[in-house]
Amino acid sequence: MYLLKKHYKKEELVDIKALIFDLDGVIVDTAKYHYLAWKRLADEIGFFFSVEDNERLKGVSRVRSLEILLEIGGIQLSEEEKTKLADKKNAWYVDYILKMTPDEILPGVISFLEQARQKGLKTAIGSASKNAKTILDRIDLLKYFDEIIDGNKVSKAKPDPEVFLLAASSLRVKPSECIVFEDAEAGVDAALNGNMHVIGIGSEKNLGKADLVISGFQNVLLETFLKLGH
Ligand code: B16
Ligand code: MG
Repeated sequence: MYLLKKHYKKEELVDIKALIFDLDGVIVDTAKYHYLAWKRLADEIGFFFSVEDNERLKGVSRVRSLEILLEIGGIQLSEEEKTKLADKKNAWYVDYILKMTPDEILPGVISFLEQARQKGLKTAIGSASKNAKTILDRIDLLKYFDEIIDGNKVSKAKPDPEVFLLAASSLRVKPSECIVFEDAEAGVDAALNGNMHVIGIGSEKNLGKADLVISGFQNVLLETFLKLGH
């Protein structure tokens, strides 16, 4: 199977064996629940946190998200206080995600994962979230993934490629045999830093470095970017 690159050249055809998916913004929109929980924290501390501010937290780790939030509020805290606030936000966030249902899977995702299974491709999740398994369990998608690499298994945040490289090695494939699907610029950079192919989910504006950008999986056929045979 071959990836048809944006700037397609015959010599660039690569044997693709695995697909690695980011979670938030690719499989499901959990950003809205992160926003509700961070907003509640900002309200409690006493400053305004907007939906636009929340864009800065997408794809970023929990600890880094809190640091950005506190920067926005102009607040400085000790490490101990920060840990307490991150735990508090996470407890609220977990309350939201425990109520999630399979209806929240983004359009076209199940059909796309089924195509991947039919074509015999390996699949993994590569997410910064420490709650990835809980979310996948709630939306009943665990069965579609051979490996779940999440924030509990890595120490370096995207754009470091650690999460995707660990996904590739767990699937026993080479980085160059993987396509990563990502909605955040840091995630696209992480895939490129890992010498992987990457398809951006969103707009060309911030994901232009990806090999290809699509708006989502609705009506997307694997053949759109995988050319079968030689
Ligand atoms: P948690 P992804 C990321 O998920 C989110 O985009 C980001 O907003 C969040 O801060 C991060 O997970 C950590 O999540 O607090 O659940 O550990 O896009 O990498 O799937
Ligand atoms: Mg994401």
